[in-house]
Amino acid sequence: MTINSVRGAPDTRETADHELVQLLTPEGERVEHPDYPLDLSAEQVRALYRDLVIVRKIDLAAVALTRQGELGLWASLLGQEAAQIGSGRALGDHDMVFPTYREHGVAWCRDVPPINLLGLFRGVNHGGWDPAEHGFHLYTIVIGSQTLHAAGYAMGIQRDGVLGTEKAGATIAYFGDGATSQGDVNESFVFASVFNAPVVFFCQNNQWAISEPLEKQTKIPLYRRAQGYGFPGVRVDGNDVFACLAVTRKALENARDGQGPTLVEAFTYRMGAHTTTDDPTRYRLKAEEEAWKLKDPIERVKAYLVRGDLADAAFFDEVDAEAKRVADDLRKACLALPDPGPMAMFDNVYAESHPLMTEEQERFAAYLASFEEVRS
Ligand SMILES: Cc1ncc(C[n+]2csc(CCOP(=O)(O)OP(=O)(O)O)c2C)c(N)n1
Ligand SMILES: [Mg+2]
Repeated sequence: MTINSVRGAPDTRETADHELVQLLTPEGERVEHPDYPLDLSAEQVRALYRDLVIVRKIDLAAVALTRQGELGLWASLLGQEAAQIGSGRALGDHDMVFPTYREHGVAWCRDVPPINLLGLFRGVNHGGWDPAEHGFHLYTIVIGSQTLHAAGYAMGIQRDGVLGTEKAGATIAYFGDGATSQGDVNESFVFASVFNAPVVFFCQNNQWAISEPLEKQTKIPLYRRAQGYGFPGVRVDGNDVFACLAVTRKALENARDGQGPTLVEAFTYRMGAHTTTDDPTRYRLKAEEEAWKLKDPIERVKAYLVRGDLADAAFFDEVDAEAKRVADDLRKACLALPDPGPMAMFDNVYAESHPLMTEEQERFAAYLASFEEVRS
């Protein structure tokens, strides 16, 4: 039970074992699942571990930069590394990602330079990367809207006639538990379903939508909603990078093969605040965070590597050192980002000039010039 459980309602946070796809226990023990065989070499597991550690370090560096006034805001991925790296490493070259504002780990897998993410949160660019180059769309703040973009783009792929061929791609839409209450998400499920569009709906159920608990979004486990729309839904341990990789890989393959959408509910936890402007101590119990700490996504991979003698102390030291280098470089690059001039805010608003905006632009330029006059 949690502080927010409603008397008599099923507790949507409790997960029966048979409902949850898990390939690596919190203790680092490998378990098999009949539907999701996964064969990873020691090198591949070490690579996943490296990804997890580096993205956590990038995230911590960004939080620190925000605290120091260098970023306006940051949405931390702490606790959700496995959901993002597992699903991100399942992606293929032709797939297209539609993220929210928290998918820094997926961005890492798509080779988006972390400094480009920071530019957005520092307010010095309008997005920061080329979606076509990375197969990774711009961050979306309007909750749930990107699921419609993903469904529409998937319908476009379908119309290209490439499904079932080597050129086939799928789309993947990331969204949160709170987003599932949005009309846009419902509409995207309907379109994807009836058109059998190649889209994977990847819901990171991190148990909270700012201060709203999961119980205020649903009375049934989220993945079961898919059944009502007519496509498969699966709940995966979102803190298990192996399971997230295997489940997302299969969902993407099915989509590329023309078998339509899948809803993946990655059952995880937002260990930090919603964003750096939020204070979770106001609405949730420390005990809940402590319980989830025991399910840490990185520790279990480390335990697996150590148990199986697949990595030595030198490997772990080297990964830590590399993560520190990435974070140090990021910090330097952030401080060196050029500030755009105040007039730059008018750029890229419209493709062509617009009379009302031109007027506002001229008025603002005159206002700025008035300071020069005072000074001279
Ligand atoms: C359409 C819309 N409504 C409200 C908001 C304000 N808002 C920002 S984040 C958020 C909660 C989202 O929760 P969830 O979908 O669970 O994602 P999480 O932040 O937990 O990853 C809300 C309500 C918004 N950005 N867009
Ligand atoms: Mg959430």
